[in-house]
Amino acid sequence: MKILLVTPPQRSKDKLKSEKKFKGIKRGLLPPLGVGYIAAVLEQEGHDVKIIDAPVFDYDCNDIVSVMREFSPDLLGISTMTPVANNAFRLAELVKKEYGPGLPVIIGGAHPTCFPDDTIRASTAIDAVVLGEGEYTVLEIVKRLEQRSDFHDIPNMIYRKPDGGIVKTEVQHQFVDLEHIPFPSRHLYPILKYAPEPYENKRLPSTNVIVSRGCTWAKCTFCHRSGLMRRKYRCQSPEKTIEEIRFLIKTYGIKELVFYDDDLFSNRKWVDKFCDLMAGEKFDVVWSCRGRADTTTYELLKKARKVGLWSIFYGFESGNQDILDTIKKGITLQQCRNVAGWCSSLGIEIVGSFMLALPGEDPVKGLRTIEFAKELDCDYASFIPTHPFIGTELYRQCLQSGKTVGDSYDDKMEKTRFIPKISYVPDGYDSAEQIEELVKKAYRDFYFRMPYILKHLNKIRGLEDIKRYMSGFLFMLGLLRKA
Ligand code: B12
Repeated sequence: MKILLVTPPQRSKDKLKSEKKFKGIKRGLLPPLGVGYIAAVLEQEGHDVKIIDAPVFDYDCNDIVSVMREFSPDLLGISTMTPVANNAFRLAELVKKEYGPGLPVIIGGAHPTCFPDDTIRASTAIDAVVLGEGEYTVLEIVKRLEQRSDFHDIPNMIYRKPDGGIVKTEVQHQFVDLEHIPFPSRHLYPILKYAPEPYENKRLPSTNVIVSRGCTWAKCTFCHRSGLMRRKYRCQSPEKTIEEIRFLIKTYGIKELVFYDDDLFSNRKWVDKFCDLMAGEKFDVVWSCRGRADTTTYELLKKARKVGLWSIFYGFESGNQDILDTIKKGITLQQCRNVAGWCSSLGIEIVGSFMLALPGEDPVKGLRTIEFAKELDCDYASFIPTHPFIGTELYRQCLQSGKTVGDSYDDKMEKTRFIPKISYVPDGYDSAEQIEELVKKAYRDFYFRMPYILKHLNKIRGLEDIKRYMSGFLFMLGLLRKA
């Protein structure tokens, strides 16, 4: 069977028309691994699969429909997160208009998993919603379509019957066995066209890997992991990961890896073994990952540094302990100071992410967060105004306290907006404008500091660093102009 997997455009309006498409590499994007894994399982069973990742081609919904004509699929699968869900629904509608009811359209990913009922109701162009990890569910769907039978006994689905009735199947916690699943079908993406933002990138070509699923903490009130997207933590072995890295180097000449795991360091045994294996391989690659301040240890950082770790993304969130406790982040300010100090002494860069205007915050506490970012001396910092996503504990708390929250759909989170639209104003702030001003101040205060500029000049060790810092600087300057 011919199956097309699509990630919808990130931009909501028809702004892409004037832009040159597919020119050079696309910064700030890496391949969507979820559809890559689904494609791999389908290909293993002999199906003909294509992936269209609209953002990397700058495609809008009409472009996708045009490109689809060549392939003429028997099944369309759309993957979506909440901010672009409306684009996914629009795409399903355009496709149905073009192909009629004969082409089944299924949808999966973070948004349909969090909001399955809303998703099936959003458009009659959607024939089925898949909850959770999609690899084996899609395989079953394909089998049923080939046998012309229905989906009633495939768990974790909501589907539309020919008479329009909606059927929900049993919810089962199915967890893909990461050790035995094939590597994502990377040959289906223009893999060398992707690149992380300059500040997250040291060498090209760079690509992403994900070796675990689920978060071992899963309590943060602002995150979908604490509720609807909670998944049992599992990982593939360090040995399989080494195989994957060897494949990436050999096939694509990859020089840098970005680990997309929620917190790579939460599994210390895994990191320890992985570092031992990497030391034996002597691959010419560097890598970055995400971590939590409470799970990282100095010893592991030191070991990881020796085998190529150069940057870690930490969600420090706030410079106020009471706020960290309220959002159930489970870290202390001292733990943040520790990891920042360790990374700095080992020469590992830190990308710190901070949230402003969290519940319980006022401008004084907001300023404390900005000062904390400077104290930690992060190499890069982002200051995100809090958006309580529907479905999170934070969202429920905000509504219970009588607050209004702007919706999570469409261009609120659009990548072209440097400061996302303020969707929530906690009691401590007077207005959305006051928060927007604070966010702008945070970026100005953090980046335009003499110690910060000198630190970066001091770190230049060669042409590679000059190029990276220049592109990072121009990128930040561009963002600040937009702010
Ligand atoms: C990488 C990532 C990104 C990348 C995405 C690009 C990329 N190339 O992947 C970037 C940086 C762009 C990004 C942006 C955002 N992200 Co993000 N991101 C992630 C992250 C860390 C990893 C995604 C991943 O690769 N997972 C691994 C794969 C294997 O899992 P998966 O993608 O979920 O896919 C499986 C299933 O969902 C399902 N599935 C997926 N697609 C499909 C399609 C079909 C047809 C079917 C049947 C099934 C199916 O099957 C897949 C295989 O099992 C996740 C957290 C996580 N660890 O999952 C957050 C996460 C997905 N992001 C999230 C959020 C909130 C955002 C932002 C809104 C953040 C922001 N404030 O800007 C933006 C939104 C961007 C947008 N335009 O929509 C939330 C999603 C919440 C939601 N309701 O949508 C998550 C879950 C983080 C969290 N804990 O809250 N993100």
